Amino acid sequence: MGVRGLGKRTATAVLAMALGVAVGAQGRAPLTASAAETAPPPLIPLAAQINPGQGTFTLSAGAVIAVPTGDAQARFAAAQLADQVRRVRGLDLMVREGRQGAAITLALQADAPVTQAEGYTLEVTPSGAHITARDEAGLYYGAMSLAQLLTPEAAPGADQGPVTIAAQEIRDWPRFPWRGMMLDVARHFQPLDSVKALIDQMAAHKLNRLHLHLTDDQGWRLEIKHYPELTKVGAWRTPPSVVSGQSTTPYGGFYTQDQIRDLVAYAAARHITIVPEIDMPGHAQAVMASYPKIGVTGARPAVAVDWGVNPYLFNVDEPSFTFIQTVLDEVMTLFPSTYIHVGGDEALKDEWKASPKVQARMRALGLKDENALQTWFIERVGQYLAAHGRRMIGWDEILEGGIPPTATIMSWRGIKGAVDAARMDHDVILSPAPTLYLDSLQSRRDDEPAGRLAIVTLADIYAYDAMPAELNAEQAHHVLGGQANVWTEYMMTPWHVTHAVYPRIDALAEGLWSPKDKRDWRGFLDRLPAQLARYRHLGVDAADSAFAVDFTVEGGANAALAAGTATVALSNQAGVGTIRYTTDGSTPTSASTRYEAPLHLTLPATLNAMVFSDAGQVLAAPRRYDLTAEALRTRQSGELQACPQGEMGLRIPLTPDATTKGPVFNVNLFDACWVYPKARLDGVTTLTVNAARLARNYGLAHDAVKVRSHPATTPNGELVVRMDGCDGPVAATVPLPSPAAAPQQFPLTARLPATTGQRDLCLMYTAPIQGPLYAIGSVSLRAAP
Ligand code: TNX
Repeated sequence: MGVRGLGKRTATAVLAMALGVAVGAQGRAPLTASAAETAPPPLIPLAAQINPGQGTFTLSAGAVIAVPTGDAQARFAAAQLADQVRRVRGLDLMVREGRQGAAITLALQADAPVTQAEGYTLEVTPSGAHITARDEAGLYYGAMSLAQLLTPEAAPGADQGPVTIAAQEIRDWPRFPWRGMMLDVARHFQPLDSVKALIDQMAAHKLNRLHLHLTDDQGWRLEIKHYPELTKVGAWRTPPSVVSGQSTTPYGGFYTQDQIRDLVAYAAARHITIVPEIDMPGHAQAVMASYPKIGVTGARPAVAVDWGVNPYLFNVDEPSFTFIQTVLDEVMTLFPSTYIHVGGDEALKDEWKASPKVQARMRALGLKDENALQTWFIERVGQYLAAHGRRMIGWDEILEGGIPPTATIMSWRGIKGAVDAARMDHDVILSPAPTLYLDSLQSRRDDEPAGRLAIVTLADIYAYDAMPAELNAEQAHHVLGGQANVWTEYMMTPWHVTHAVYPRIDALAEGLWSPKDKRDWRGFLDRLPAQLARYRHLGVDAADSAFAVDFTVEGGANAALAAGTATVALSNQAGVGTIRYTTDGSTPTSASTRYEAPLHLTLPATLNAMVFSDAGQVLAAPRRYDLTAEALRTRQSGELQACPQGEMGLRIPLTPDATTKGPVFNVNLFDACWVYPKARLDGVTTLTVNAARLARNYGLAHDAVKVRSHPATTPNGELVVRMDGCDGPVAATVPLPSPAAAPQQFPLTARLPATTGQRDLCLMYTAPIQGPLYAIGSVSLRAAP
């Protein structure tokens, strides 16, 4: 007889009886034991093999974790396990050498059952938990898994104190050796504590490579003793001012060599290798701001304040290579990583094309074009690294002039670079945009902070497979693994990074560690609440974007406006949890009405809703939805459509280096033009735009020609409103205020001609495209009073 059809607790009781297990010998065990035996294994990433055992194991405060005498790394792993359990569950454990009286043991064992590198065995019996591995990383990951098993609860209250877990044997090892995250500390400097916090969580998720993007146009973040100007000058930029008289305090920061040594050791203790990236030959403007002679023209630019692609390149002469090699000498002393990343992305070749000296050198080397020159340049650096026992990694652009013989390729423009390189017998790492680009937004919600407008949901990352299907078994060996990249142009504060990384890191980790045939999205969602509870206890402010309530008015806002009533469906992106709501303006609680079916409401109405897990834990903070005529006629920035020209979609903040969360605006860098589709204009007399003036700080390189200019009739330009789309008749024109006189955010109100029906309103700014970038926070339509 199967136990499937029975209720959870009954099923467990049956199972326990059948196995002859005495459930409930200790304290509160009966309840927890049931939960322990039926709940999903609280592991993320899921383990390769889990074999159920007999009975349960209860751990209480004061229990001992034993490590072999003299094994400092095992001792550290044990201390980390104890630390997690204490911080998440409030249980104090003790770490000791020698096995006596131990509830938990950790030990390296030459003949441990799991033979794969970084693998481990974790055996839980009624008398204890025992971790064995053939290497220290495996032992550490065993400890991380046990820390998760010992913190299985999502329910507040039940997640504290002694814990009972099912007996089982776990055998586990990674699918890929390279399980990475890249953090861009150049665009926005990341304080050391934040980097360490990321390292902690990477380790807890069995990720093992932290790629630090240390240099870029907007900042050089690593102290180099031989070239002090790199951090004296290159680490600081002056943010563009969008309001005249606005203070322009330099923005920046860098890591001293002592700090880097400390960070590298911190990561190494957690079995994470820090892979440094020194970007070349492009993304080098901060270098040229510090040492202009290394550049092609010798001119000294300021450290860039423009995101995107800037023109400054390294020269290709000997002083340039002396500089690079001297920098790499210090980099190699600081970072023991075998792999050193040399960038190679987005190097606009204009400066090389325009320089007679560079051209002469190119011809003397017998190279056919600037792409071949880039390959030669990168390979020369690769040879230098190889001569020092290191290996070079570059972004996939370095393939453009032929593959540099010593290169490992990091593929970001899709996966073609990886496929091509693997077929040519080179190792590859997959980190394709937009899927593994965590600067992509994670939902279409209004409350999402700044980022790129591609939406990469938790489910998208979970579905990603780092092994390209095109490769045969032989070529597949070249796939080292995958990595998610946190580019920080629009992540001004550590909070933004946290929001972008968690919980998408959970989906990433499972994809890179767990066997492919264990992939199970629903199972992952079942295991996630326990992880969210861990985040809560550890003070990690994970995004609730996948769980937050979305409100959908059936038939759209116009139907509700016409009828004076609305049918509203509540849902969330991941389709999990219980939605509870109120209609009286109060904040919902776990006792509020449970959402079962679309709600029929008479306008005006207000809905407040939040989401709870099965365990009663808050999965998403409350969200509010107003059903008033005014709200139904208002569209937020993200609800407008970009005009149908070549799009470069971003969601950007008021100031590029803001230090707090603030308003954000969806823009298309190529055209300051939006459509409010199907505006219901019956009775409407005025349109009000919440306008904002932003810095136009984007290096668009050759794409600059795509920026559309609309003819203006006044010096500062206007907001022009057209009816029935962007080629329709002009319905209103409102001049923009002078940038010197108006605050950064200001309202623009236009009278609209009387009309009826639903019509597409096109809103465009005619401000000169050499000036500030104008954006729309929201548009509302009002009926005459
Ligand atoms: C492209 S990915 C870049 C970065 C940007 C990123 C923004 C890569 C190698 N280059 O310079 O930060 O897009 O998403």
